[in-house]
Amino acid sequence: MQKRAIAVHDISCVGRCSLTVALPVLSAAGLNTAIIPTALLSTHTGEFTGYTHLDLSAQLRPIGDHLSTLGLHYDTFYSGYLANGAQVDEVLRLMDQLCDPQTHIFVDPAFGDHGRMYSLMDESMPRQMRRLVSRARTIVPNVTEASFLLQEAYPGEDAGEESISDFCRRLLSLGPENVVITDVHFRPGETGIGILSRGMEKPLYRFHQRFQGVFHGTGDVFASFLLGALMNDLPLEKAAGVALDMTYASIVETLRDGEPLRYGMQFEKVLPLFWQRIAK
Ligand code: PXL
Repeated sequence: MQKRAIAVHDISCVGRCSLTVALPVLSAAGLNTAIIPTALLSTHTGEFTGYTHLDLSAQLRPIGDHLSTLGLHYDTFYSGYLANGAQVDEVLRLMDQLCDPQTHIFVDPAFGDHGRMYSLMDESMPRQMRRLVSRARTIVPNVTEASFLLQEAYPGEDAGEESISDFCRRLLSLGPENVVITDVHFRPGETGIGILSRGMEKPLYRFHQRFQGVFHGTGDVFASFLLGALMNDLPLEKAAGVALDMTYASIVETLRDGEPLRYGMQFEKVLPLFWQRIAK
């Protein structure tokens, strides 16, 4: 049977991120992907000004109430960018209504980067997001989100292996089975990820070349490729390696094309390669 996903993120009309990344990537991974939009914005909130923002919190309850009558099984519940901290209550309710013990709950905390929370986030977000993290099987915070979730100061660009490993262990103790932390920079000229699952003694690290610039939407690109690979039964380490390779290839395509980075990554061009890497 075809696997079914439900993706709970914002819609940003322009500037590939959140649902405009999750939906095509999960579809390319062969998943039947349903969506629940958390907010509607004209663009994402990085490097654009004047964007519109409609909080869709009031819709989540009636949507969940209706969808729960359909009796569908979701193989994964994938949450990302939320309109505000209070919306976590609604997302937890959606989990109660739509998930069963087999559903892989995959949480991308998606509230900050470069040591700061995104512009529309309120201060309750890290505390609220911890509640979603503790319900998840897999989480994919970047180092900024990890530090907010753990109530630690942002360790800065060059955080060493010891502090990243400590973050991973402490995130795991919040409840998830798997932590994949992104934006790890302790190797000069490289950027990468740390992977820690219950039962592993220490995190595994994977890296690729680091480019200068702010690459909008790469967190969403990475997380969506990772989830697509996991849903095709790749083990975590392998799935994370594929997702890192696909993210790197998307960045290379974007730089080669010269499109301004605020419009997001050209992940479309690597979808055929992605399928080759995950198809059985
Ligand atoms: O890529 C994360 C993201 C998602 N959605 C919105 C954003 C951002 C990052 O800035 O602004 C609306």
